[in-house]
Amino acid sequence: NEDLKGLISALLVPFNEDGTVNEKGLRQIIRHNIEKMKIDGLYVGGSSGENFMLEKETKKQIFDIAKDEAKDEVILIAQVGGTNLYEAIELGQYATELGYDAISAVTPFYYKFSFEEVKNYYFDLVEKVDNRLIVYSIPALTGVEIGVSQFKELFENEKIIGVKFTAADFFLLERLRKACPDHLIFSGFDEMLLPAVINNVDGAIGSTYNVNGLRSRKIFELAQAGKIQEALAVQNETNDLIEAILDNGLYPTIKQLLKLQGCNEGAFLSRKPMASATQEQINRSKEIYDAYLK
Ligand code: HMN
Repeated sequence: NEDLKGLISALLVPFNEDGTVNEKGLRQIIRHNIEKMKIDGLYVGGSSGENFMLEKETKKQIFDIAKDEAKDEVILIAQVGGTNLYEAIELGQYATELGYDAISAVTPFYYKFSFEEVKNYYFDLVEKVDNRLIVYSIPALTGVEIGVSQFKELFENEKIIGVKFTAADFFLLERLRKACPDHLIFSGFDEMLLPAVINNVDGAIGSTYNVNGLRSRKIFELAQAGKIQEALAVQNETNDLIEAILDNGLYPTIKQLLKLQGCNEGAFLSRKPMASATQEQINRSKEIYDAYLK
């Protein structure tokens, strides 16, 4: 599974006023990620893609566009999970046929599923989809916590090859790395990339790599080379940017920053019920761009 390692952007998706996908803008964002941010891969259909507000056909459309634009230039991972197992299977099969390198699925949320139920969801999914799967763990949004022994149980299925670990629990990350040296662990919080790399993660998947890919790569490379203080200096700069983005509204601000970086074809709105950038947020985005990305 070496081929899946690296710095992976969680793809942002621009929407039109009527909620449809702005295809031209999306293609620009994909090219921008590959050519300017030099990322190793794209995570398509994640939180950053506003995926949980979309209908199945729109999710498929986004998988189509990303594959058509990126071809085989970078790693492609399709996030197919949600609370509907049958839809996840269909989307997983769809992305696999398109040639996606792996699928990923969020832990089912909303209902308080037991670990047994979560495990059955993943096993049922990989039984029906001929691809590798990365568990998407994000307890702050799903409420689902998975411990080391439970990860080991999931990894007993040889098609479940790793986890996107979006949590600030570095004790758990350290324990998991030691317990599962042969499984892939992707860091999920961009602002904590350095401590994650020190804990020997195999890669990182995040939203801010869409606009801050080059700096983030430096953090990765410096940390892997043992140059921790230099890496920390770059993480400090990065976190000035990320803090400003979070204060101004995560996805609307990243979309505005993408526009300022040259992805400017058509509307860059959010999918309702998520709010799009207000004029004030647009103005602040310009200041953030000038301060940290120019
Ligand atoms: C995805 O599913 O699209 C992302 O990979 C999720 C990713 O972990 C991001 N988490 C959320 O948006 C909740 C982070 O990149 C995050 O946006 C960033 O670290 C700023 O907090």
